[in-house]
Amino acid sequence: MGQTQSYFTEEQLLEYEDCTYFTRHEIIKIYEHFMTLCKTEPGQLTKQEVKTLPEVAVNPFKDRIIDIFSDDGTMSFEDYLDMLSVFSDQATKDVKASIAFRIYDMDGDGFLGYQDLYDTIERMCFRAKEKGEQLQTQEIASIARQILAETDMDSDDKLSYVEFEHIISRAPDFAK
Ligand SMILES: [Ca+2]
Ligand SMILES: [Ca+2]
Repeated sequence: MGQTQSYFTEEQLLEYEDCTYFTRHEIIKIYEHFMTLCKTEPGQLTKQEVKTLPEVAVNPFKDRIIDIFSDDGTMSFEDYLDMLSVFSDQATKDVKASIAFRIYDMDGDGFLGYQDLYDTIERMCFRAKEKGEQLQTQEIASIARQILAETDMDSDDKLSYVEFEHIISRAPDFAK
């Protein structure tokens, strides 16, 4: 009340509040920050700009995150807000799990197959590698097979989202 802002209509703000974990005050702050990040084109972040965002830069899945949250390789304010909301501390476990599943499903077929798991573990290990730990190809393959064997309840050689949720409940690190 009494606060004026000309970026959004009341309708838009209500919708953003509804679809994210942010208050309207936070949304406006995020918008102002977003606009300072758009160096190439006002209102759009290019792929290259997204890659350097602190929220994304060190993430081993950054190309997947960009794929999921940006249309045509650029990120609009709504895409950006959506991404920040999903990765915020307030996001529920279910929201985080569902986005993790989409990130790990690299071929986008709606399941985590052996190759998705292998690539996921390999990327996660890349972080460990920087700490001087390194997994060999065979070890990665064996972990991927083990996860499949233990979690694939209907034996179709791939993990559905429901099966994936069981991993999350056992290994919370998976959804980070
Ligand atoms: Ca897949
Ligand atoms: Ca299965």
